[in-house]
Amino acid sequence: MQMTFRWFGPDDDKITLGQVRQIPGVQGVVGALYDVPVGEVWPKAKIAQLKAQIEDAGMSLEVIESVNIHDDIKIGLPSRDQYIENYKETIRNLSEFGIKVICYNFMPVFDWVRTELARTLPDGSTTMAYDQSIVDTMDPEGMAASVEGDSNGYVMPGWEPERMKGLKALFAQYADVDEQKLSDNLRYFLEAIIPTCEQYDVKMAIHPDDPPRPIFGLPRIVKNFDDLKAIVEMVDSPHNALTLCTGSLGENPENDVPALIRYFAGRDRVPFAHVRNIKHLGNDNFEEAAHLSEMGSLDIYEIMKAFHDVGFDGYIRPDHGRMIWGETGRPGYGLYDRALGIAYLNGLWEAIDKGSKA
Ligand SMILES: [Mn+2]
Repeated sequence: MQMTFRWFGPDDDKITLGQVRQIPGVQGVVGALYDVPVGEVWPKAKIAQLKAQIEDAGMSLEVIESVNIHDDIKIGLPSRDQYIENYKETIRNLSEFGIKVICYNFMPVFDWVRTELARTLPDGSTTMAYDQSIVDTMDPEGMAASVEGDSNGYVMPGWEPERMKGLKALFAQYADVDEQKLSDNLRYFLEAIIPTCEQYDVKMAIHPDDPPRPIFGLPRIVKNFDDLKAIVEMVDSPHNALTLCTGSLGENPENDVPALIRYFAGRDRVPFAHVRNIKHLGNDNFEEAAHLSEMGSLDIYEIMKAFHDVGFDGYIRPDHGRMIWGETGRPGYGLYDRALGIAYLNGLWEAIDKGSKA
């Protein structure tokens, strides 16, 4: 297990690499280029610069989150072939700088959805929350405005204002894309790029849908065991893999997260994991909780034990955290609570590891 921390770059993250370096056990940074438009090739010079920044701070850059997929690929337009060629070139460029894993998602239009970015918890901390009844009554434009107004001036991944301006047109393009068609388009994409991934030893790791259910009538195909199994079987290669996000999958109480880990990580299909806790509130509602098991609905001990039992040697990061101790910043991505999460995950891992050898 290699512990990592997501960082949004020097211009868009108030957390410094020097601070990240002081969290015990962090070996690597999960990074991305945020100024390359979706669909364009990532230039080598910019990748080199990012890698140098992180290595100068004493850490490594081996996981990219994310290289986003152009909507034309998800919709299945004829223009997808050029975007796929660009994606392959980005894979080759990243491999030259030692990148081992690319996290991506295949969610139409929206990356992830929350109805509140700063709900106050009884202890005074704030967290992100999801209320299905609000989503059921809101249209997508209203949701975009709500997220933008609530994000402390940060651009939330997947919710770029430029992109949101074209929302109506984008929805029209997805009008005849159902789950079957979206799956076919994912298969087309994977069949095209996995040979390149194998040649350059870069693993593609799809992130589950968040939340793991259809929203605004858009199809979702990365929600549960059956979906994950269908995806890894689309191209049977360890380079066609998963980002096992315990929070996204755990948002559906019917998903047995430790069992998913045992099945897919046990078959070498999980090079990267996001570990966070969530609290089920009934009626498909949830809020994000501190990592400690008793603060939420997921058993983080059982989750880490599942990873340990199958000999997980991939990358792991605390996913979102609450805002605590007066910190302000990008919702979900403060320093303090994520650092606490890392300390807790490291503690569980050490105890499980030593216990297994006693
Ligand atoms: Mn995640």
